[in-house]
Amino acid sequence: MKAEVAVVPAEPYAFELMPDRCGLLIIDMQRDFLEPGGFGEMLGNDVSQLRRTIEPNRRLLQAWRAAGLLALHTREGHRPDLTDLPPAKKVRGRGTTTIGDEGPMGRILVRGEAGHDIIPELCPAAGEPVIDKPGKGAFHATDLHSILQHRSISQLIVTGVTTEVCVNTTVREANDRGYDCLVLEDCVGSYFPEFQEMGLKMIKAQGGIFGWVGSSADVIAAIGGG
Ligand code: TIU
Repeated sequence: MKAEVAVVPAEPYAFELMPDRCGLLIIDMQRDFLEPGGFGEMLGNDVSQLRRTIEPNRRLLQAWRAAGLLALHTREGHRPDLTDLPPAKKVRGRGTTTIGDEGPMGRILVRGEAGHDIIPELCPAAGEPVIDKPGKGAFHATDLHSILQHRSISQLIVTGVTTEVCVNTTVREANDRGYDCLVLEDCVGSYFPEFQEMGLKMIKAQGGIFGWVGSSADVIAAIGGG
């Protein structure tokens, strides 16, 4: 059976959304990255650059769920014993407080700690897979690809943080695995405005070398929400 197609305005050209074949992948909307007083802010980052994505993501997720479609969530983090933490990642940045150390919301980027969890506004619902990933990309060392294949998913709408780090890495990994990715400008954020702009340009350049860039309002309209 041919899947139904809804045309979503996007760059570099319209995205042919097949809702039943598409997963909404929300990247790393974790308290330590987004909340005032978290690890991200402790490092001197401006969390307001990320917090502007919360409301658009909340509205999109609500419409996506109302349409009965598959949403998935990722979290960057490590086992409490840190056996999955590459030594290079542990020491990178030469910070005094690094991954696994006690931070403002529990041990930094450790599974089970408060700061590692997803912000309450976007709390995963029962039945929505949560992918715990040790790297920046959501496919590296996770079962995401298997989960998507079992549900015949071939497209991803990608949102979350941060645009040039975990979102870009994940889109590149997905693209190499054969997924079409639509990244939503208003639902992805970077601590650095110039990386937000360039991170999106890199995705849609050269005829959509890694994917498409669109907006949440157009996706919500395409799935009959709003
Ligand atoms: N989720 C994600 O992008 N993790 C990061 O490490 N982001 C930074 O910007 N550091």
